[in-house]
Amino acid sequence: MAVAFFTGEYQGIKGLITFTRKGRGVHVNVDIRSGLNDTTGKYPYHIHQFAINSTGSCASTGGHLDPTGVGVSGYVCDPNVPKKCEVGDLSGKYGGLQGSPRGCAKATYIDKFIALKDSSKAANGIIGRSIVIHAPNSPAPAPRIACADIVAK
Ligand SMILES: [Cu+2]
Repeated sequence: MAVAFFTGEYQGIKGLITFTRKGRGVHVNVDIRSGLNDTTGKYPYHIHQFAINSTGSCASTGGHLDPTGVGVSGYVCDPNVPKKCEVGDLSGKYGGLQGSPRGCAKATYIDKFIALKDSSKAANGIIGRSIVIHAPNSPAPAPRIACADIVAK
């Protein structure tokens, strides 16, 4: 399995996202426990290309994981046709994270497009990349409010 830990260093956002092999897909479980307090819109989140570099800045993670190159100008993910979405566009495929007064947010689904492989070995491999959570209700590119590396476990 693989996991991304949010330890609270970015705007107090704490929790984890786990990735577990499930048949031909990957079971994704989002369990954010604090920091997502905005209930007026959904928080977009994606798998980004790179792990966070030594600056610690979420800006260092590059763009969305998009090995099929669909993220061109005017791109919109149709959740009914997830195979045409950017592989890393989790909120496009499955919806953004709904915040709550206590700041927790949960989601669970199976994705058939990401792989539990090292990023150096597979174009759709997620280990060695990162997850970025963006501000809700923001025009693209929405500000990056938190990020966490995806590590094998
Ligand atoms: Cu993103």
